[in-house]
Amino acid sequence: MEFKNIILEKEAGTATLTINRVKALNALNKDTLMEIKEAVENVQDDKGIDVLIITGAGNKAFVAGADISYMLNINAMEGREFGLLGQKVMRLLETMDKPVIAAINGFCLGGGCELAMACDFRISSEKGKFGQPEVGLGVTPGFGGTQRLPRIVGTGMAKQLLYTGDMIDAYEALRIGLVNYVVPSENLMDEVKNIAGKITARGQVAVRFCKVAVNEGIQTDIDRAMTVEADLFGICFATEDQKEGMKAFVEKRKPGFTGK
Ligand code: DAK
Repeated sequence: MEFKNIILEKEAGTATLTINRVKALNALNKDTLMEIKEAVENVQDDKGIDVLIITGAGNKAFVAGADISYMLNINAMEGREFGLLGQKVMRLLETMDKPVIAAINGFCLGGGCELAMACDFRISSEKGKFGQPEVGLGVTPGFGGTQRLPRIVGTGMAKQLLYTGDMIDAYEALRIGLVNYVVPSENLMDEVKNIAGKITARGQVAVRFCKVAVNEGIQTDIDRAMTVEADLFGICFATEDQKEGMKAFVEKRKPGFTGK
């Protein structure tokens, strides 16, 4: 697959998608969003891949936002289309059944922060810098930031970040729960690949059902959410992974999951 703005690599059950527009701090223009969409669909369809990592090329940025030079001269309809494309890509990541981890290596602003928030969770290097600076450009966030940020950090903190456009560092992002860990820059990819490796060693039907259960449950009432969990738990008992996982436990050996 030929990409101009991203790199897609696959190794040992894990795919890594690197946004590669270093000169523009990996800003997201239309072509880049389309390529991300194509790559994510490819990963979704690849039976050999269980986890997707998203990161930014270079040592300065994850993604510094939607591409301001692209947005400068677009009209309302083009703006709407651009917003819809971005929303579609973020939703695709959020709803694909394989886990997606954001490995944040620098500026993670605007559309970049929205991209990271559409991932299942986020690990940052010490250089991570986060924010939704859109109000300083005269626009609202357009790729789901007003919706995902409050769901992750709570409404008060989200509103402060959205209204001020302030940038926060990796440790503040850790404190408010926007990222799970902060690690030294040189260890970032190893740490994230280590987490991905732990996930790929588990029963993939169960991992994917966990994603569905959390995503579905978080946007419904607790009674309905419990039913979703019970249904998915029940279906696990129709899988080879459940038989193998429990048999391996009883036989005191490591399970050999097949994802079936
Ligand atoms: N877009 C395009 N180019 C960018 C960019 C961006 N977001 N961020 C950085 N660059 C480019 C710079 O223009 C510069 O290019 P050259 O001048 O070298 O050609 C190069 O990357 C290096 O940047 P700097 O020279 O500025 O580097 P510094 O270290 O001095 O500063 C910075 C780094 C990240 C603090 C600064 O570059 C910066 O403030 N960047 C902009 C951050 C930002 O505001 N991000 C949010 C973008 S707005 C919507 C749809 C979408 C959106 C909203 C609404 N609807 C449809 C409703 C999304 C909005 C956004 O994401």
